[in-house]
Parts: sequence; C-alpha cells; structure tokens
Amino acid sequence: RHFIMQSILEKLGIQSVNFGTSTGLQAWASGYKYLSSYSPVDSQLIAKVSESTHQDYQQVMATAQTAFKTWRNIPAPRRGEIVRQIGMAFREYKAELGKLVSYEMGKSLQEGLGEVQEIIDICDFAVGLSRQLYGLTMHSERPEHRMYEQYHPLGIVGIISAFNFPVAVWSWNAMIAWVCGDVCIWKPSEKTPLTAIACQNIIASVLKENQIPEGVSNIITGDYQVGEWLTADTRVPLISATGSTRMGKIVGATVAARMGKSLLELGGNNAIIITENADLTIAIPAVVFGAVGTAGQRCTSTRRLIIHESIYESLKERLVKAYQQLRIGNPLDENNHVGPLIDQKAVEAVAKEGGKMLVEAALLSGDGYESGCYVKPCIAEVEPHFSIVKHETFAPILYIMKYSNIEEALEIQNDVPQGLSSSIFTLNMREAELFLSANGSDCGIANVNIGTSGAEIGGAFGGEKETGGGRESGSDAWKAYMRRQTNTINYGKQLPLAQGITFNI
Ligand code: UN1
Repeated sequence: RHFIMQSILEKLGIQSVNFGTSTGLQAWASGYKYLSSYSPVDSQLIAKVSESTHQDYQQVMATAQTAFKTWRNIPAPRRGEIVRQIGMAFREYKAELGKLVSYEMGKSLQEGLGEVQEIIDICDFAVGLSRQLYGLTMHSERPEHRMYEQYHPLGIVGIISAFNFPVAVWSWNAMIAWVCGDVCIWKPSEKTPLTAIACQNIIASVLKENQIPEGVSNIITGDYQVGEWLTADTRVPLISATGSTRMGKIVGATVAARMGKSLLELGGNNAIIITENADLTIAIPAVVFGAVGTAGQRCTSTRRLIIHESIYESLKERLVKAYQQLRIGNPLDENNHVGPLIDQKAVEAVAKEGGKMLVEAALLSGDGYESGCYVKPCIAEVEPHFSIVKHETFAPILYIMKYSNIEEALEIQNDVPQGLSSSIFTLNMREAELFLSANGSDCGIANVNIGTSGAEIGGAFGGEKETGGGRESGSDAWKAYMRRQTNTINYGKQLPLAQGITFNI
C-alpha cells in the first residue's frame, strides 16, 4: 500500500486490516466475513472490513433505540451545537478524508474534497435549522380554541448510501436527522466502506467529548442482505435510500408493506437542451463536466443532449474536439479530467451501449490503467426514441440528438422514465421561462445556463417518476425526518364540536 495512503488511513483511525463494524463510540468485529475494499485507481486492497452479523445488527438496533430516548430530549439547538462541532471536525480532516474518498471511490481529488465540503456545508445548514423547526398555527373555527402543529423526532432513520457519493449523501441525511432528534443507522455501499468508517471515527470524538450516548450514530456493513434487515424492520420509521431504480423499487415496496416512510433518491437520465440562443462558451464546458465528471457516475450526470438543428453540426464538432482534449488517468493527479469507473463490472455495462459513435468508447490498458476500470468517455448520435436512451447507464456515455422547435425539445426531455435533473442553455427569456413553467421540465431540478450536476446543498435535492420522489438536503426536506402533530386546545367552558354538530346528553 502506498505509504501516503497508509498515513491517511491511520489519521482517520483505520489502522488494522481487520477493522470491525463500529457503532458510535465502540467498535467490534464479531463477524467472520469481510468486505474487501479495493481502489479502482490502482486495484490495491486498501483494507478489509468485517460484515455485520445478524447478532451485530440486533445489538446496533437495541443501542439505537435506547439512544433515541435520550437524544430526543436534548433541545434541538443543543443538538445543533453538536452538529456544529461535527462540522468543525470535518474541517480538520478535510484533506485526508477527501483523499480517501478519491482513492476508494475513484473520483478526482477536487471532487473528493468537494464531497467533504458538502458535509461541512450541510452541518452549517443543520445548525441554523436546529432553531427553525417551525410548525404553523391555525385559527380554530371554534371559540376559545387554539390550534397549532408541531414537529417531533421520528426515531431511527436508516440511511442506505451509494458508492458514487460515499460520504456527502450520508451527511445530507444524518446531519438533518440529528438536529431533528433522530438517531441514524447507516449502511454504506459495500464498495466504499472505509470512507464511512472514517466519518464515524471523525465524529466519534465529538460525541464522546459531549457525553452523547452510544448509538446516536451507527454503521452496519455488508451487502444487500444487511440492507434488507434494515428496510424490513418496523423499528425503523424512515428509510432514506440512494441508488439504482431497481434497488429503490425493492426498498420502496418493502418499506411500504410495513407502512414505513421511505425517501428515495434513485436514477436520473438528465438532459441539457441547447437552443439556437445559447451562449456556447459556457454551454460546452457545462456539458463536458456534466457528462464526464465523476466518470459519468453521478445521479445528476448529463446523459442526453438535445440540440437545436441550426447549431447541431457545429456543436457536434466542438464537442468532439473537447473530448479529444480529455486527460484520463489517476484521479489523485489534478491534471487528469476523468478517473476510473468504480469496478470492472461497471466497465462491462459500457460495452453494451449502441448508437452511432462520434467518439468511441474504449477500455484503456497499459501504464497507469492496470486496474482495468478506466474507460474513454464516448458520444453517440441517437434518435430520442431509441431504447438505450431511456435507461441510465452509470458511465461517461453522452447521447446527442436534434430538435426543431422548443415544444419538441421539451417533449424529448420529459419522455424518459426518470425525472431528476435537467437544464436549458438559452439567453432567450421566453425559452427559459417556458422550460421552468408547468409545461416545461418535469424534473425535480431544472436549471438555466448551468449544467445538470453539482447541485448546492441549500435546495431540496431529488426527483420525480422513477427517481423516487424523495427530497433530501436543504429547503424543507427536514420535514421527512420528523413526525407532524396537529394540536387543538380548548381553553373555554363549553364543548363546541367541529362542523357545527350538536350532541346533547
Ligand atoms: C448523487 O449523484 O447521488 O448535484 C448526488 C450533484 C451532487 C450530488 C449528486 N451535489 O451532482
């Protein structure tokens, strides 16, 4: 193992190859099965993590249940203060954690650091929120009555996160859940367990210093089966899951069958419309970053480009030129634009795609590409109705197609099963406003003159249709993490009934 990575692992508290599942402040390794975390950068084994056994799971659950009873009684602004300190701890470890994210997942160092920045930002957001968990008051229809609503902590929140944002998406859920008074059980992707353990270690010291009980922050590790224990468990009122639509349908059905709540953030099939009124000097870098950034493995990655016919040929040429300039290689080297895919299985998915190739996909081999996970981003010319265009392939594949009028462009944009992110590049106000109107984009995110990816934490993040409908992170997404209660108080001497009903005995 690279000695620099070794010292980073040590600083993040990952010292032994047999590091166990950790829950809050204590760590144990009763399991006999291990997850091996290999880096897609150079295929080195970084470390092994013990998988949670069912017994571990039951112990974590019991600890979480007990912790909730204490945590929910700590005033929300005081919980916010703990989250503020957590944000400070992540500032301290930003360089190391950002590097580990990059090495374990394969995204560029810039993006690895960006993920830690998202954690810091959501901590700040959550601190402010901890004093703003507002409910409404209503005027009762009855005299001498008062009505209001309040939000109470929900309980245990199960967080299932994906490999592509191994730490940021967890933090959107965990930081909000904690100020709301919930406790969390996190099942990270089995492809990126180490970054999760590093996060747990970073926050453990804060929790300990503040004498927060064991079980407010828990991790369980393993494959889909461990996830199933969580999703089927009636002790978990909310499951927040990020991943494929295939996974989300199973999770959603399991949670719904027990009347739990789920917050799903699933696949996207994000398009950019480039009209004849676009400023191409900003449109082209937005498209390339959206399509090849994170090697096309963001749920917000740009997958489709819908281009006005009048500029189609010239834009095509400029894109091909831009793609020729892409440097593919070790993501820890800041000169490179594109790193590896998560594993070789992901590489196989690229080979199955079709369309008329403008820039060919290729699996790279040789010096620096030994892990077999590096692919050359590709562009394919397609018709909007092709079936390959309707599904999400988690790789740097960009489909381009043309349109002749804006209504047609909107129809193409909306005619896919997914509904996460979308953008339009235009300097024409009518086109921009139409895109944002009820007749425009049907996605949870709709942007003008910026790309589909790279959303800020302050907005509600999520999408419609097969994307799952959940909203995480900013705005009022916190409401999903609390239970709402409507209260009516009669301070008079009569008992008037609602709707004017009389009942005399
Ligand atoms: C994801 O890919 O699951 O908007 C989340 C973005 C990031 C988050 C993506 N802030 O691209």
